[in-house]
Amino acid sequence: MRKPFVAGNWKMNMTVEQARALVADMLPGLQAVSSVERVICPPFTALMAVSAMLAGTDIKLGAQNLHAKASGAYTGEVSPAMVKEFCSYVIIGHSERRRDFGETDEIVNAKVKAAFGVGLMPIVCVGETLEENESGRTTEVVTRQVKQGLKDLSPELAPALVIAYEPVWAIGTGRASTAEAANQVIAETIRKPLAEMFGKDVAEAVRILYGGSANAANAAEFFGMPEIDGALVGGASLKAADFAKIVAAD
Ligand code: G2H
Repeated sequence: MRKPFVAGNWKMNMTVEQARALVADMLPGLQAVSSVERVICPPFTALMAVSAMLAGTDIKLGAQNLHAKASGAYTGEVSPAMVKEFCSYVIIGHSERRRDFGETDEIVNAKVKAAFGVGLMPIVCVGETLEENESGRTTEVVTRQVKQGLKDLSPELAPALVIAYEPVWAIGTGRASTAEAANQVIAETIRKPLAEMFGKDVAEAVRILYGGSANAANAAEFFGMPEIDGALVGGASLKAADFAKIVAAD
C-alpha cells in the first residue's frame, strides 16, 4: 500500500515572517492527519525558520530546487548537501523551471541522482504543455520525461521516488485536469514506463501525485482515483485552511 502524499509548493512566495505566520496557522490542521505524508516546500530563504517550527512534528520539509553539482563556482545556486541540512524532499523539474530556466530531461536526471546521492527524496515533475496536449502528444512527451529524467537510476532507489503529473495547461490557471484523464495519463505514461524500467513491484511502490490547480473543492475527486496517491499543490497551499482541507481529503 502506498502512503498518501500531499506537498505544498509555495513557489516564490512568503518572506520569513509570512512563512512563520502561515505555518503557525496550518500546523494544527496538518498534524491532525498523520495517515497522509505531509510536506511543505517553502523558498530557500524560509527553510531554516520553517524547519525549526516543524521540529518534533512528523511534517516534512522540501526544497523547490537544487543544483546537481556538490560545490563550486555556481553563483546563486544551492547544493544537494545544503538542501539536505534542512529538507527530506526536493522538487525537481517543475515545469516552471523547465520553461523559464531551461531545465532539460538531462538536467533533471542529474539532479535526481544528486538528490539521492545525499539522501534527499526527489519529487519529480512531468507534464505536457497545452500545445502538446492538443496535438495528441501527451503520451510521447510524458513518457520521454519519465524515461530520460530517471535514466540509469538504481532500481534500489527508485521506490523512494515521488512523481508529480502536472499538465502545464492546468498550472495556476484554475483549470484542473479531470480526475479520470489524470488517472489515465498516470497509468499509461508514468506507471507503465516505470514498470518497464524498474519492474512491476517498483512501479507499484512509487507515489504519483496530481498537480495543477488542485484545491479544496476538487482534491477528493483526484484522491479517489486508483493511480493517484496525492497532490502537489501550489496556490491553494498558501491558504492554511484550504491546504489542511486538501490533506484531510487524501
Ligand atoms: C502546479 C501546482 C504546484 P498550482 O505548479 O506545483 O501549482 O496548484 O498553483 O497550479
